[in-house]
Amino acid sequence: MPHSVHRFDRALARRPAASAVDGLRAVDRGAPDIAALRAEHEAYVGMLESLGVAVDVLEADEGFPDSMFVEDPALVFDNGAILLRPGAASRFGEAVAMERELTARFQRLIPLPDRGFADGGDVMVTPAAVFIGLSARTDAAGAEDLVEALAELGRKGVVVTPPPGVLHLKTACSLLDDETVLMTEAMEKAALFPGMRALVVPEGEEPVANALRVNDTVLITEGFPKTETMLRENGYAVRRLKLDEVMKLDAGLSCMSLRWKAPD
Ligand code: CIR
Repeated sequence: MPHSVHRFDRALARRPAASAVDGLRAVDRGAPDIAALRAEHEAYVGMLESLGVAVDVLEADEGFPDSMFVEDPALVFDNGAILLRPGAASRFGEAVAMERELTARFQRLIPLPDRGFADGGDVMVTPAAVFIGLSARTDAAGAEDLVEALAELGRKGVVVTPPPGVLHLKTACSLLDDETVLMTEAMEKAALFPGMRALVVPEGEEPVANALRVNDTVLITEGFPKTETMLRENGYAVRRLKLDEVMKLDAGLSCMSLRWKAPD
């Protein structure tokens, strides 16, 4: 039976810390305004809930400025979770708190061995394969170990090399449905996902490539009208979220939650 990859009824998120002003960013476009960042996060959680997802929102963790991006220290599936090893020094410790949360929610938790590094943002799950992008955060050893952990959960891991300049694999692509991936033109040229159809983001709208399919809806970042029209013309039900502050931290829709479907 094919794996379900965009049906979710549970999610985990974490409130933004005031220390998010010190969050990592490749280009400094100013620190996020914390009140506005919290409002964007609340709207995001509310949107997931409106789509049928019960969201557990963890308290802010001031010790880790980027800890609201819970996607990076773990990978979760309906039948178990994998504890990752975030590749940025300031984020490595996020996995410790995440271990406790996952143990409380999953019967099976597989930790990556003490070797390489891997961030959840570098992982795109499709029905046939789980693609793992090598990046400044995910190295070859971490990716190899992740392939092994995925096999234990019955999933096939495939390691790919995204074009240069991409923070995380999913910064430049995201799943729209079981056979379609929204991606930037550079990503399409790299032809990383055999068997998947590509919908290419119009030039100038690259940041919208980190979309998030949740049940029957595709969530996108507000402010990318050409992509929104393209998605609607291709039959997708689209909802928008304002993410101006989140984007200052090089993050997007997928980064702010871990999502899964509870076993029936
Ligand atoms: C970082 O650089 O780690 C954070 N400022 C942004 C993390 C984005 N996460 C993601 O793409 N999964």
